[in-house]
Amino acid sequence: MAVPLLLTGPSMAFVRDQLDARFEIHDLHAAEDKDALLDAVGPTIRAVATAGSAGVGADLMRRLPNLEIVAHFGVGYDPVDVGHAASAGVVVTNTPDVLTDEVADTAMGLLLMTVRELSAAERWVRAGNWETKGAYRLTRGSLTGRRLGIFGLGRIGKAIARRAEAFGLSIAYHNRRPVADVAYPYHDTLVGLAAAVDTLMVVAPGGPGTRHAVNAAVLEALGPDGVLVNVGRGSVVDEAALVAALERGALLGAGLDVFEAEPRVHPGLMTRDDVVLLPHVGSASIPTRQAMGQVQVDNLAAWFDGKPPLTPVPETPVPAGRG
Ligand code: NAP
Ligand code: 8YV
Repeated sequence: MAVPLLLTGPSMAFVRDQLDARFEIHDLHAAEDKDALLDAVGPTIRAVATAGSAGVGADLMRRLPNLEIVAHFGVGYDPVDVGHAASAGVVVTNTPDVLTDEVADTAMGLLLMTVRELSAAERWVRAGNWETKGAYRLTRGSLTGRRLGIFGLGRIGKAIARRAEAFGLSIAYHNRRPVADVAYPYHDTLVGLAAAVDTLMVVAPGGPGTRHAVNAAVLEALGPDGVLVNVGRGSVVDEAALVAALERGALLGAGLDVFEAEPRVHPGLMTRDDVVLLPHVGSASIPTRQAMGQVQVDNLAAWFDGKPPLTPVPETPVPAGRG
């Protein structure tokens, strides 16, 4: 019999077709009356698959007393209340590794765009200014010789570091703990890292532990030649402090793929030429999103075949007998 599954958003057709073959899908995102849907099917639901930006909070999980697994689409699982899931015996899975190279490539592209003002230079051409007004201004910034600080030297952070080494950048990092298998200098505080570098790459997860970690003091420490790039989570950067730093010339520029209240972007960022704004496209290629979707589907399939999930998050232990 098909297993009842709650889908929180519109998933890719590629994922939907595979889920349809095995699960009885209930579309929470499409329900006009979500409460009525949850009253009707909540007690039957054994799996949640996420899609889009909707989170899976404690309130939702309390409506699903027979929930066994939340298969999240994305490596960053801050939209899922893993503390509640763990206490309710619900396993949470994410989609690591398959997007690492894509996000690292995007991060390097965003860094170059920011330091060399490539978006503004392109706008100059498209506006006809090259022909009518002449060459685009020389950029104050250059990538050459930059000192890169990585906040979050995990899977993606290491992939960025490998690329940055090929660009000739020096590398240092901050995590909660030093990484055993790397020789890059470790800083035990973020402000210490920011003071030691001129380019800060944020690739740390979201959630309460990192909220506004990049604050006014960190931006001040980065200095007036400093460049901030954020491909981690919008919540990690205090956007009001960032706008204030840019407005007083205390920072050279910023490249942002993620935002505090996305898809709404702080109005103070929208009109600035010293920032590059991307609409959360770090992993957004068809092949990479399909690979992520396959990991999501494979986690669900493994679980309902009685096997251990492929990529459980560390906060939610897999019950004995499955591991
Ligand atoms: P990962 O391998 O788990 O790496 C996360 C790193 O952050 C770890 O090195 C961890 O080290 C560090 N960290 C975690 N909490 C910290 C804290 N409170 N203070 C300091 N360091 C902390 O994850 P990943 O696969 O590289 O992905 C990283 C993040 O990138 C995701 O969580 C997601 O938010 C973001 N992401 C964005 C996009 C996009 O489209 N822009 C795409 C994919 C992922 P310690 O545990 O030692 O602290
Ligand atoms: C996705 C991401 O955009 O994996 C993550 O953590 O931020 C991105 O790959 C997102 O999860 C899908 O909505």
